[in-house]
Amino acid sequence: ASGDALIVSTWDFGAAANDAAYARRRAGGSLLDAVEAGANVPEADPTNHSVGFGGYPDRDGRVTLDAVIMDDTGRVGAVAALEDTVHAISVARAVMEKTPHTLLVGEGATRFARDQGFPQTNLLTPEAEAAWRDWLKTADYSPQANVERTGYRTPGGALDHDTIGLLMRDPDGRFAGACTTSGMAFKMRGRVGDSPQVGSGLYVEKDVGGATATGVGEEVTRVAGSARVVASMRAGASPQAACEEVVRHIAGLRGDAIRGVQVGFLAMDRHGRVGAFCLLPGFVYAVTDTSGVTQVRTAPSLF
Ligand code: SD4
Repeated sequence: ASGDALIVSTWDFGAAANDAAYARRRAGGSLLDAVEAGANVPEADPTNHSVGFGGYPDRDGRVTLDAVIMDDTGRVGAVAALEDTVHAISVARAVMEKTPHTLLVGEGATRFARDQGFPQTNLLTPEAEAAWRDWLKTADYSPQANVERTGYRTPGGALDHDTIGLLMRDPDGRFAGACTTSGMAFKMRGRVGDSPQVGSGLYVEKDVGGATATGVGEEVTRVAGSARVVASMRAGASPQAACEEVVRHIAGLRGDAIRGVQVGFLAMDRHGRVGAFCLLPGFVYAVTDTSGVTQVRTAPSLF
């Protein structure tokens, strides 16, 4: 189907985020207001173990958040390794609107959040803490594919969820996007993934469209994945072809190193055409059309 998507986001929990974004826009919010409202939904959900409150911690037991928000006028704000704050995307927006910078990290980001009046909240839920204590028994860092899907269980029984990347356009083709995550479960302290890095986890461009990524962020950052998808679209590729190109590029570049690794890309062009592609089967995404109807779709995969 060509040309009628308005909002897309990663994973099945993206459906609720899309609905919130749609409602915010209908109520008169800007595109930035809408993508922020969408991203705020999984951030506040304690059953979602990869975004905000309830996210799985790093290996020191600290939940640290990464987020970026941007529009197609060149406005960008991001935070990385933010702590004790539920709505990382809203702090990212404050970085964009209230500082001369595009990215604040760690202690500085957390202090900025307090200065801006964002409440201090312990993000480590008892359930996430128990999962971390369990993980410490082996301390084996081997990210599982597709743990983000609600209710999805790995063969080992682990239940996990992850990052949301959300893209929204106006019928006249203007774009904004948001990406927010607690990152990879049990990552090293100080690790920053693709999500808050402009051009890796998210990219939008005027008169072209946008792209966002999920999965093992190192494989996305390595190739500035979302910027590459948008560049392909700018050169004439469809969103689907552009997502396939970057995934094939990663696979070719990395060979055996990406065995068992999931990376997924989601893109939408200015006409509302949507594409998605991933390394391994299992990546799903939510699409909301211009009348507000939301569907969850399954991305085709390379392997
Ligand atoms: C990261 N890309 O921190 C994120 C994690 C993710 O679905 O997307 N999981 O590497």
